[in-house]
Amino acid sequence: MLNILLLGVGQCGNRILDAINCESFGGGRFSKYYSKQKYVSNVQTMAINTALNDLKGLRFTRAKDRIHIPFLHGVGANRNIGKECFINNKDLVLRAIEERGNFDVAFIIASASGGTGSSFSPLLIKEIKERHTFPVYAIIVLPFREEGTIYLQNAAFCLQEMRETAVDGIIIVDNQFLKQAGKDIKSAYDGINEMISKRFLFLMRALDSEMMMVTDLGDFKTLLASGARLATFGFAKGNEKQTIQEVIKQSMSPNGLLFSMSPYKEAVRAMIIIQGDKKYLDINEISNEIEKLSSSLGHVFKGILVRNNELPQVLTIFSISSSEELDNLYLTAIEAINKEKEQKEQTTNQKQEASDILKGMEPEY
Ligand SMILES: Nc1nc2c(ncn2[C@@H]2O[C@H](COP(=O)(O)OP(=O)(O)OP(=O)(O)O)[C@@H](O)[C@H]2O)c(=O)[nH]1
Ligand SMILES: [Mg+2]
Repeated sequence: MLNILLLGVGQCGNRILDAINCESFGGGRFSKYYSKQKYVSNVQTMAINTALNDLKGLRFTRAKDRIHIPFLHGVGANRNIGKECFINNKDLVLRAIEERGNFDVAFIIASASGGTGSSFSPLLIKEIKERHTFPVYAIIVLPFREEGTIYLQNAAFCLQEMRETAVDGIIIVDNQFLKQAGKDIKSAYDGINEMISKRFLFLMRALDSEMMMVTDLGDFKTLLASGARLATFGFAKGNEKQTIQEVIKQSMSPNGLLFSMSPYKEAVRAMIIIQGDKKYLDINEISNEIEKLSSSLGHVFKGILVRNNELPQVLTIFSISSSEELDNLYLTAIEAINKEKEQKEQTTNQKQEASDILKGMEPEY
């Protein structure tokens, strides 16, 4: 049995963690008090935030799993304040983690673009990696591109800082790419969070299964260590009429992925985990599809979980070498940083000009 640490930092991270807890406890109003988690593994979850209200808003995360960093109401998307706040409070966070015991792997979920999650996570990863030997993965959410210059620049700096740590891999989720998940912002968030939680639980099941032909944590580590230590998930659930080949294809299509990428062009390795009743799992079809992918990518890890009477489901994980979408995000972020700078300079110049003009003048009454 695997011991897994799952941390959600900042509002976005907290809410995704809550969606995972909802899925794992079964979703009933009081289920967190009475039900057992659906995980086969020992999963310890912790929501960390500077804003008490964000923590209070969680519905499926137990009170003991909510860590409030004493600070006003969030850090207002300011990563510098966030970093200072983390440094002043890191003992509190690290102690809370130590108290939970030993782990085989940790996942840290946060938005790249807010203040708290975005500034805490690279520092937290660094601290955990210095103290422990288990691998640490980040699940990082990119902003809607119209959310403004501060969010964009935060996202670029967060990703950059994260890649400078010893993080074992960054799994990318893109709000912009997934915005059709809901009609309004609240339902889009809920839809995206549910997509992430379904994939995460599927992965946990697959990594901690004792069945034959399964993928394990070792495979996952090798997969995420390749390329640029960046990855994303794809997923699809088929119906009785679909062939398994179609379901695999669907999981790799824009409808199944969490981030805009082209698997055959931008991925270096992949993992495909297939689950369902054996009547859906035609071995020739599965082999065909996997061969096609591996002839272009190199290695594809494959796992099959036979589950009686269940429709076929496929989870694909791609490790990414280069990404056109991320390059674009960096370019937009650089533009945003320049714009912020220009505006600041303009304001300073204006202030200077005004004070130059006013110098030597007296108010006339
Ligand atoms: N997918 C998803 N994205 C969210 C959710 N809540 C916020 N976001 C995104 O997260 C970013 C803002 O980051 P937050 O996590 O709210 O910020 P924070 O870490 O709490 O930082 P501060 O509030 O500045 O202290 C924006 O890009 C939002 O679109 C959510 O529930 N789901
Ligand atoms: Mg917040």
